[in-house]
Amino acid sequence: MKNQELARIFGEIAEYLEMEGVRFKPYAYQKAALTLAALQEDVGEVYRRSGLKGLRAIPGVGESIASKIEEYLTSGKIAYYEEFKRKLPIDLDAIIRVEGMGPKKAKVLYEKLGVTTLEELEEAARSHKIAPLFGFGDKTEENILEAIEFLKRSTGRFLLGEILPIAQGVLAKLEALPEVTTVSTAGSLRRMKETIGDVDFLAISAEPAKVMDFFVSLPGVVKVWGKGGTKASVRLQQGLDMDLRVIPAQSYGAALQYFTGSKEHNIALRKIALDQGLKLSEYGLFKGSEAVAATSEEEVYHALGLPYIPPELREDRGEIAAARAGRLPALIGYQDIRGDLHVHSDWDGGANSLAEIAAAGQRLGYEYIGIADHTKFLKIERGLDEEALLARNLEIDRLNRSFEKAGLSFRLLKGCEANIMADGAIDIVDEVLAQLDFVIAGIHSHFKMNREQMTARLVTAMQNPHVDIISHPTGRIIKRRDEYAIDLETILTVARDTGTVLEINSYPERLDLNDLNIRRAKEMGIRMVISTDAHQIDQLNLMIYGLGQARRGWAEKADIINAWSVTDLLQSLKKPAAGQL
Ligand code: DGT
Ligand code: CA
Ligand code: CA
Repeated sequence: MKNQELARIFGEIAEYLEMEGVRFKPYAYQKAALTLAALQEDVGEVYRRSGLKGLRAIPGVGESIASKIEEYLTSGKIAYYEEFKRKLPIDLDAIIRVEGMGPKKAKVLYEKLGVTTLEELEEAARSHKIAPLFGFGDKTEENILEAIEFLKRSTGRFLLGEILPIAQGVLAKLEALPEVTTVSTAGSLRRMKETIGDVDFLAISAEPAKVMDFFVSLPGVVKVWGKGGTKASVRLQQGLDMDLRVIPAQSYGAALQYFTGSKEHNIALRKIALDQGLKLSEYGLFKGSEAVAATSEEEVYHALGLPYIPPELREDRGEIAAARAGRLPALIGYQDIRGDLHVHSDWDGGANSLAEIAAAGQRLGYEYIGIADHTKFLKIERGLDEEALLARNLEIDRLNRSFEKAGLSFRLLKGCEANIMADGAIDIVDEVLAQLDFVIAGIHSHFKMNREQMTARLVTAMQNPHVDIISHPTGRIIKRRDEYAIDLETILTVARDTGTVLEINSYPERLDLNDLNIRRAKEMGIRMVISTDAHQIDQLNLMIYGLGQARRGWAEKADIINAWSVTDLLQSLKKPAAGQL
């Protein structure tokens, strides 16, 4: 699949265009990059089937981008992109990963100081060559060094969202091999951890040698670390390592349990086995030399006197004690979601129309989709003002009437993702907020306030009787930016006391709340919503990442409002008193 490669190239073109100060065009390339990254079908396949016309039919892909995709598919290159790379030979990918370093700043540093790599950027900052430049200053230089330190601490691991699609692709290929009887992922990926060190696969096969040969010659393998009779380890071009082990059928369950980890969970489990005079290893649960349980994971847990523990819980965070006491949570299931409450439409510059979003929601079997367009303060995202929100509401009403006429049990909900201003106020007047089904509020500016101010700002927003949900409540971006300086304990307390719902954002690099925050929120009785924050319909599929974290946070259906019917959901939201409208 060339989708990811093309998405990366278009993303870079957008950055080059921004460097040049071109208006609007970067946005078009950015949008195309997003679409391609999320596109389910191989773009090469689309082209083979329906040519240029097929490419143009992809949302967000116009004439000029379609012809660039064609150029890449037929020649392996895009001249427009090669020209940029020649003119500005900067390792942009690395440099703009430094929080606060945009393409424009990168260009200035290249032109003034010849900075092309991350190392040169660090060197320039350390030797104080950046501060004197126009538009930079001491504070910026300091921030650059801080951000580089942050990056260094978080390298070596990959986002689950980058890896899961790749791993699922490999899994499907292994499953399709006639020599493979059973195959599963294991390790941190199976536990849905937000970042992944390497991918682990286990398989049962009567002909392991053939499976090994197949695995090391998968497309995208750039290095074979090792290849034995039943174990192989490879590196993919993305820099990611994958291990495959072939296991005898009679000990598959014990091996799956062992290689799923976590290591800490396994250690705790082994201790329980020892206390019962048993020995647990990757080969089985043994009493002396007799295997008591080994073929399935369920068997292993049951033989230890425990119910089955879902992989997402296996972190030695109290799950074994809970299992023993019969108090494991009934985790929210991957099929339990009934709607998505954070979707952007083309009203605010998202890729899809309300009708397209509704159709996609119905295909997913949802009962509702909440449209949460940006509001007016956010100009770059074409945020809606009061008048535009009301006009959009009329269109939603019209669509909902047509669904009702057609006998469909699906509806769009009228919402917005409003901005929490520096003082905690919302950028839309109350009279209009009152006409929405739900209001999400989030921080999209002034990220660098101090802890006290930032906390007070969020508290004020939560106390607003119109604000139902706080979006991305911690503001972190994994591997890129720390959380806002906030006192999360205060935020949680006020969320509970005001009945404000907190968002679990499913974007793989966001995932705020994280697993531990979710667990804490659940314990305090705070309700949460799992949202995709989709700007185009393919991103509705990101839900799985938020769900994974919710499960890691011990969340049950009762904790997650979009696992509820639309009636219960709407019933649960704040009801501003007449005087507050
Ligand atoms: P990762 O790859 O860093 O994201 O994390 P994991 O959990 O996938 O770790 P990995 O790939 O090193 O090993 C896979 C599983 O194998 C791990 O979760 C538990 C098991 N395992 C590996 N090494 C050990 C060990 O030394 N002791 C125990 N008890 N289990 C181990
Ligand atoms: Ca692993
Ligand atoms: Ca491994």
